[in-house]
Amino acid sequence: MIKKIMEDSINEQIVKEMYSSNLYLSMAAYFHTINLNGFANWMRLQAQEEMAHALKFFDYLLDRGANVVLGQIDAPKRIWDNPLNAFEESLAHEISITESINNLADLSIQEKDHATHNMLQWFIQEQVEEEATVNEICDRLKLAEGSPGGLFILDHEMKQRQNTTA
Ligand code: OFO
Repeated sequence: MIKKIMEDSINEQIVKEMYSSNLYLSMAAYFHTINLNGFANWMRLQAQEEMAHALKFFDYLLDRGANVVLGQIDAPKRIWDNPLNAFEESLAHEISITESINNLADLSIQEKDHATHNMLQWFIQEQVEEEATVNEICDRLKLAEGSPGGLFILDHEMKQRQNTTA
């Protein structure tokens, strides 16, 4: 049986993953409004990936016979200064999510909850990839600064991202 403190903390993480999903969907809408449809595609798929993360925690709680308690999700921002600003906020957000996952891992060790600790290893690895991917996009957006052609090429590349959560 999972301990209440672990159950509560995973329920809080579900809300954070759902917020991530809404944040990236809001960024997708922003990119659509400025006609960068490749970036919009990337963000839309990222939103789906975040919902898949939420569901992974959701299913884990159910598998452990725990209660799923969905809390309130804050409304995300709607507008950013420019594409780099949006991706820099995305990177800052992912860094905060990594910290949150690490805190869960610390708690699982403290509570001697080996099953939860094992489940979290997937998320720890996923966060390494998420930060690296967004960091790379930030770097490439900085290189393209002041170059509409560079931004157009990047947008075209972002359009190639495929759905891997289905
Ligand atoms: Fe769920 O990894 Fe991003 O937020």
